[in-house]
Amino acid sequence: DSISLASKFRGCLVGCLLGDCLGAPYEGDYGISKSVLQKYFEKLEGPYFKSPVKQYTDDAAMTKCLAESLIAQEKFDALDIAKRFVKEYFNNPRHGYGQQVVDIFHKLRAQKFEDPFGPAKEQFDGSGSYGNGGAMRVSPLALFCYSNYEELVNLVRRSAELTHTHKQGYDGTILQAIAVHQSLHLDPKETLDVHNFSTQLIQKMSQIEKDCEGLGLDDPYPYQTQLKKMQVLLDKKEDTHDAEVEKTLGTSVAALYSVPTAIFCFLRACTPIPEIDTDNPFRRTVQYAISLGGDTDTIASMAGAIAGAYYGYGIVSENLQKHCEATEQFIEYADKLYKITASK
Ligand code: 8NA
Ligand code: MG
Ligand code: MG
Ligand code: MG
Repeated sequence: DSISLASKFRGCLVGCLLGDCLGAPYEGDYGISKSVLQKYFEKLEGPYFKSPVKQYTDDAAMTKCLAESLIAQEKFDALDIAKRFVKEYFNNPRHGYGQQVVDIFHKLRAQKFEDPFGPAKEQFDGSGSYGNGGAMRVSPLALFCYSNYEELVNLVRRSAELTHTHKQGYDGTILQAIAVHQSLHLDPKETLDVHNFSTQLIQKMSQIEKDCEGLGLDDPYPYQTQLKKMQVLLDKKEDTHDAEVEKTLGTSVAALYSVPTAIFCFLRACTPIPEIDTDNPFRRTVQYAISLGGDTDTIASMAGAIAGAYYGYGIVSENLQKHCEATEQFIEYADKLYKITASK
């Protein structure tokens, strides 16, 4: 029988959480040893042992705010989300937030949330942030809009614009949400058509990126460009070296150089990868994402959300879950979002 949608909702949010918690210790590292990472995962996945939980960072903290808002309001409420971001930040400021996004929280609070979208527009001398902070937290909204693609695109863009008003910032958020959405709608019992998955993303991004035509930009279609490069890497007969992935797709905090990378990790990890010894394609996705280095927690979190939405909760190792902070809470969010979505 097929994997239930409720299980896919859980897989998505637990995948998002585990990627963040497991990737955070390596954030900003380069040349992470494959064998060290293999031992790290084997130990955590193996017989349970008591140890302090791996703590989540800004990625899961902001995801939590979005989930809690959607559950409490049963609709998209930008002001409520902004208030929750600020409250969460001032309660736990040491969660590894992006350097500039913190300014927004201070301004929102100082201006008493007069315009929740206002402060984000002033970032980077008015050009807005192109960081991956919108994309890293978007999973709950992708679940909430499971059955309405138009609504998904519109609400996801607005959710991003609370902090990310640069086109690459909110388009990257839309791309991540679309990837989760596609995963939710596929049956993992059937072989994943990797080429079709990426072709569908390119087609959808051609609609999203349409409005930059004729503006005289160097590349008006940056996400389509990166997704096409991703397809070339996926189509290659021989294995792609990590250095080439990093050079071509990137592992930085910019949405353009991390969201396509996360999607690549999910698609590449459907089949075995050298030096990643596991039969579990969910774990392979997360382990591979971390092994690429750079913004490990965020890329692993985004890749984990896409993979979890595809494979469902049952594939996620119980012991890995036990080593991560707030797993029970994320399962509860998924179940509540499922109830709301199913009754819409
Ligand atoms: P953000 O909006 O502060 O953007 C992140 C960074 O991207 C900024 O600090 C800038 O360096 C750069 N940036 C974004 N837009 C522009 C622009 N228009 N012009 C010039 N530079 C720009 O925060 P965010 O929420 O997007 O950040 C998310 C990331 O930060 C996640 O990876 C998260 O985990 C966190 N983080 C990452 C690292 C890391 O080393 N990779 C470290 C700490 C925190
Ligand atoms: Mg993190
Ligand atoms: Mg982080
Ligand atoms: Mg990060």
